[in-house]
This record gives sequence, structure tokens and C-alpha cells, in this order.
Amino acid sequence: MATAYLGLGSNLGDRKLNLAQALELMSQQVAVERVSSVYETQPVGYEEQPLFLNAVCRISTELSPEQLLRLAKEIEAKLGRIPSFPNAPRPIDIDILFYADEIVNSQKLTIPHPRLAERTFVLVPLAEIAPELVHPESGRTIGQLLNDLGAVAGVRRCAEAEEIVRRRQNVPGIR
Ligand code: PH2
Ligand code: MG
Ligand code: MG
Repeated sequence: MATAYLGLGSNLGDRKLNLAQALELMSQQVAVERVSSVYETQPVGYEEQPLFLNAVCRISTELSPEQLLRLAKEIEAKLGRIPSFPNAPRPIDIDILFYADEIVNSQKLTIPHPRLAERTFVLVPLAEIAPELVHPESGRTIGQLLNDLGAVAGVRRCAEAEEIVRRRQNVPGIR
């Protein structure tokens, strides 16, 4: 069994439902052990797009990193994601942030996620559920990485979304 952390983001369609359904579909294949609060966040990178809802979760799985990536892509496709340009708006994005303390650098997969240390929309929810988690390359904890970024802007907790995401078992059928 490996412990892994996933980042979830949605900024198209019913964002709360997309997060809830992604977690529900994920939990049918792996053990979803912990889910962070949900945050509404300013788009980073390509900025002319709607606000995101972001969250992270901790899972436990027998799947390899490659199998987990395949599962994430399957769920993204099920929830209506169409391949587009980098950072394009999407109903759901599921990124592998960490997989145990493994470092993976293949053509398809880079673990830990290469941009997580600069992204408050990842570090803020991650610091909530895993502040002591150590980044295997930098040796810094999530709490330290978040501190390194200084003041956090553009990330606010969204209690209303959390309610729906928490009740994901009851969400309507997948499109
Ligand atoms: N994902 C990106 C690029 N920019 N910005 C926010 N706020 N949230 C995201 O999930 C996000 C982003 C690429 O995957
Ligand atoms: Mg992403
Ligand atoms: Mg992605």
C-alpha cells in the first residue's frame, strides 16, 4: 500500500459537483482517507478564466503511479474534460502531488508535482491535512514551503462547497 496526495481543481460547469463526483469516482478505486477544505482560488498561469475551486486529498492505494495517473485521466474524461492547451479552463483536473516518497521523472509523469512548491492553491489545502509531509527532493515540509511563499493572496475557504463535497456519496449520477 502506498500513501499518495492528489490535487483537485475545477473551474468549468458545476465546480462543486465536479469535485464531489471526482472524489466519489476516486473512492470507488482507492481509499480516500482525508479531504482538505475546499478553496476558491484565483487562476494562476493563464489568468483570463473563471475562478477555481481547489482541494487536495490523501489516498491509500495498491495502484502504481502510472496506474494512478491512468485512473485520474479516466475520471477527468468521464467528467467531461476535453484535451486543450496548458492551463486551459476545465471541469476537473486531478494531479498526483506525491506518491509515497518516490521521485518519478518519466515522459508521462513527474512526481512530486513540479510546480507544487510555488502554488498556494495546492500548498494551502495540503498544509491543512499534511503540514509535516516532507518533500523528498527539497527536504522541506509542506508547512515550510507555504511559509517560504510569504503572504497568501487569492485563496479563500469556501464552506458552501465543502458541504456538497463532504456529502459526495449522495451526488447525482455521473454524466
Ligand atoms: N491549475 C492549473 C493552472 N492554474 N490556478 C488555480 N487557481 N487552480 C488550479 O487548479 C490551477 C490554476 C494547471 O493545472
Ligand atoms: Mg494541474
Ligand atoms: Mg493535470
